[in-house]
Amino acid sequence: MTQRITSADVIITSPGRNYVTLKIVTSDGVVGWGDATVNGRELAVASYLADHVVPLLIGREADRIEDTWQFLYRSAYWRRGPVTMAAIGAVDLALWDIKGKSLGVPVYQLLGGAVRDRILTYTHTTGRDIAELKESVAEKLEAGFRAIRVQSGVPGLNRVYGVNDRGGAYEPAQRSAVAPEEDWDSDLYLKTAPAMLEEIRAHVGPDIKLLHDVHHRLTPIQAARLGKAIEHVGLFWLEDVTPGENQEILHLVRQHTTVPLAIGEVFNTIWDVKDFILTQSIDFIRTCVMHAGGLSHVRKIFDLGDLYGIQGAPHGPSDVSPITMAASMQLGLAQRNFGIQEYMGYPDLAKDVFTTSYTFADGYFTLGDAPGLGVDFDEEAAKKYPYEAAYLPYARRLDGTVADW
Ligand code: CS2
Ligand code: MG
Repeated sequence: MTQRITSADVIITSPGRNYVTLKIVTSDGVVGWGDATVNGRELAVASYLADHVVPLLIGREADRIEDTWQFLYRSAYWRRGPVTMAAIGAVDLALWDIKGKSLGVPVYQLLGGAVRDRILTYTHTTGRDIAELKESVAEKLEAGFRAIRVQSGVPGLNRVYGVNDRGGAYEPAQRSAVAPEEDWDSDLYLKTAPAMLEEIRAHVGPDIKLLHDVHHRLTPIQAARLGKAIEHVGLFWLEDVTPGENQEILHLVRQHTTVPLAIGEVFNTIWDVKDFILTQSIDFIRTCVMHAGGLSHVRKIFDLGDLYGIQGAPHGPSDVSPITMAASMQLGLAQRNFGIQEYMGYPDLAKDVFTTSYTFADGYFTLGDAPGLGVDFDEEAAKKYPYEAAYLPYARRLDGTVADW
């Protein structure tokens, strides 16, 4: 029996941080949850969905996931971009959730079944200086993580990406009416980053996987220099070394270093990342399972990567909701060239709204047998946390020029 979409609602809630959630209900009474959170631009996606997509969904066959994806992508005429693709991604996740629940199976079963038993996961560590970073590393190792991203303050700069300038856990967006400002100077960073990574490697020993995110800051030749300088540290990856718009240039970086390169969290379609992949300039493609159009599209990106030994490693900061996280893990179980999942963790209040079925032990996540994506959303609890304006920071160089953040 064909089930049709009878309602679709957009819910904005802020349990510790803002999340945009799409609820789709079918004529069989099945509820599907999608995530549409674009950090710092939440209301734009909420409007795109509520004003332009929801009216198109009512009455459509809920089971036709690929057809709905193609329809939403091609019928808009205006293509790609984070707002459009996150909105399509939210619909896609909700429809996979519905299909799984309707058939009584977790989504990974619909993607071909498990090709692995558990999902290797990395988390974030951070410190204003190396001493503080070591404490953060100890805490995450204690929690069971065996792959960690390390970010530290840069002497001479007050506020930098990945570090809370008041100490403690880091959260990219800050609740405020204006975008907070950070500092940047590539020379100061390059002077200290290699020693920081060396010291952390010495501290954790050879078996812990270490990752580091440059967050689009360097010129190509600076990136090449950094890669060379830290080769002996044995990083699992170096992320976003240059601004991603210039895809050809990573080829240059790669000629100078064997440090594995990861990139892609800011990109939203296969067309935006194909050059990195086809020129074999990277090792890990980091497109987000929601921001890049949902499971239906990210699967295609990862399959393209698989032709060249490039591994999928989806974006998983606190700013994509547990719905996206669960979808990422569903894909992680079924996608052969899935490399690692980012898991930054969530504010405690988020647990009041989202209930997940994935569980963590010894550096890996495991999925249970909950049908669909395996996430529940408590609408009553969500009402307790109204939207609060929040912005991502931006960076200025020491001379006042706006830098890449
Ligand atoms: C990031 C994020 O997780 C990552 O690798 O680069 O921290 C990113 O800065 C945020 O998702 C922005 O919203
Ligand atoms: Mg990143």
